[in-house]
Amino acid sequence: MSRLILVLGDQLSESLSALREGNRHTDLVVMAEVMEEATYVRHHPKKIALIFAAMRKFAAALERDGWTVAYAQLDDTENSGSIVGELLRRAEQTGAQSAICTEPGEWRLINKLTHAPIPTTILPDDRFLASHGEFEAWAEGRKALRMEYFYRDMRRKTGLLMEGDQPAGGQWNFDHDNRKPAPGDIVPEGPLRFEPDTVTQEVLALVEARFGDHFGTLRPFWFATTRGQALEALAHFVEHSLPSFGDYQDAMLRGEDFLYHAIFSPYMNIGLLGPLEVCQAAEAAYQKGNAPLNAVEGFIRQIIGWREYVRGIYFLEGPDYAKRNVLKQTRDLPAMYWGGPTKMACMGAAVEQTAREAYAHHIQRLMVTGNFALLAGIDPGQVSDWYLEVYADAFEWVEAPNVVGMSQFADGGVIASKPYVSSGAYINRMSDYCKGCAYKVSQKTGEEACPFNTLYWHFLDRHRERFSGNPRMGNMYGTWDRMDAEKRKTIIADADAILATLDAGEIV
Ligand code: FAD
Ligand code: DLZ
Ligand code: SF4
Repeated sequence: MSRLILVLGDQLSESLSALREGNRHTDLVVMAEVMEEATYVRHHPKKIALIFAAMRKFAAALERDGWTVAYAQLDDTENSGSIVGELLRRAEQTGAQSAICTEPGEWRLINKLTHAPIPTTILPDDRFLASHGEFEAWAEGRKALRMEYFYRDMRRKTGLLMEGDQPAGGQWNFDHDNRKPAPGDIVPEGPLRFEPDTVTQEVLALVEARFGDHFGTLRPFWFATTRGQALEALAHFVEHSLPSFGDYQDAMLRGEDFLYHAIFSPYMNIGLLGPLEVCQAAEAAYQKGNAPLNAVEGFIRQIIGWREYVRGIYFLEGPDYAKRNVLKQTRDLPAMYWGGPTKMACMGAAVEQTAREAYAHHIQRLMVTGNFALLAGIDPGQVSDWYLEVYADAFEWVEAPNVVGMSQFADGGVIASKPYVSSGAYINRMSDYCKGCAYKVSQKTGEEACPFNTLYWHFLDRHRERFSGNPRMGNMYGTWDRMDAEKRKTIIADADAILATLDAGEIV
């Protein structure tokens, strides 16, 4: 064998640049389930199972296509336990002198492969619409890197929802139509679920035995694990959920984990689906009159806008990005994030669902668990590790900008023009959580007051120096400053009491 071709667990695409570059007759594909990747954070068991099952099936598909694949299962006695170790082992076995791979989605692994004892060529990952060069050119010379302008360029580039050089419907963004709370009597179809086959069952048994102590439940396991299944899930979403996606995009409802969301991020992020084909399927539904423009535009914006944009930021900002902490928040992540008891109905529901499904939708991540961590002054590094561990779709290129940047403002505003913070009123408007909560969302002070209400002002007060000059936050500070001095004192004291309770490891 002349060369090794490394294919990582989130690179399961036939069109991968390393496979295009390789020669199926002379090169050896190397794939490996390794402890280092499974435990650099303690990933949710469903996430590990998804990756291992999809890897095994992708390896089999490559072999059917005429490739020779050296595949290491986690429990193989010879398994060295790391990606670089596996490359070296295969090089020794075959005499290969070099390797190629597609750029990993994490600086940690890029660094390891760059310094691997076997010369390894890293090729661009072109499964995205914007290359690093294009994003850098877009960012060059701009004062602020706002997603909206990048998104418009991606619309022009792809032609998605374009009528000549104008956006379909005469406007780029229909977000203002997409903020409806969900009525309690809706019955969303939910994502397509797949019965585990023999290969997946074997993986489930392995993951149960080796990672059963990680946070989260493994069964029932229903994710798609092949491209064919992921395509079925795409068709199902376009038919059943896309038409209502826009209207209820920001809504949260007890007992409805998925509402009208796609649950494609795990599939897209490991390579089973490509961003363009997903968007084209949504656009076709609009063109046939099967889904309204606000839904289709909103959906496409998430993918060619947000998803591409956060990736651009991750690689533009460099390896230190995930470690940033400009607000110098240092509190430890409370036990409630690991399923510990909480009186906060919204936090309890979001964490419970996360443990069960390795999934929560955007607003649950941003305005419940993220909002609370930011208001409570939690160390963003710990927050980021939590998100990386618990969600099936979490890979650092997409997780870190969303958590460190968008949700925790720890990058100082590279992504967000102001912090995403809110009092309980927002959660009450967009969900039915507050009805069954031990706290009262309408109460601003006192022991029964919703913690978001007091912590919101505490956050603004303690970060006054940084934010009071922000034109988008002037109203908030105006309201705070107009409040009666005694009331302000009581709010701060109540928030301090909540923080002290958290610090004491007691239940909030
Ligand atoms: P839908 O709501 O149906 O949206 C469709 C698609 O749009 C998604 O599949 C996803 O690919 C894309 N998308 C939407 N918003 C974003 C975004 N902000 N960034 C990137 N892609 C987006 N997404 C991840 O893929 N991995 C993560 O680790 C991740 N961590 C997040 C952490 C926080 C704090 C926040 C606020 C958001 C995070 N997101 C992450 C973005 C978003 O929450 C998920 O992409 C989305 O919930 C996935 O579910 P879905 O497929 O049902 O999405
Ligand atoms: C996330 C993950 C896990 C859990 N396990 C493996 C694995 O055993 N083998 C592998 O090649 N990749 C795995 N991955 C995905 C890598 O961690 C991922 O490629 C990097 O985080 C970069 O995105
Ligand atoms: Fe969450 Fe506050 Fe509502 Fe309780 S009252 S569910 S803590 S927002």
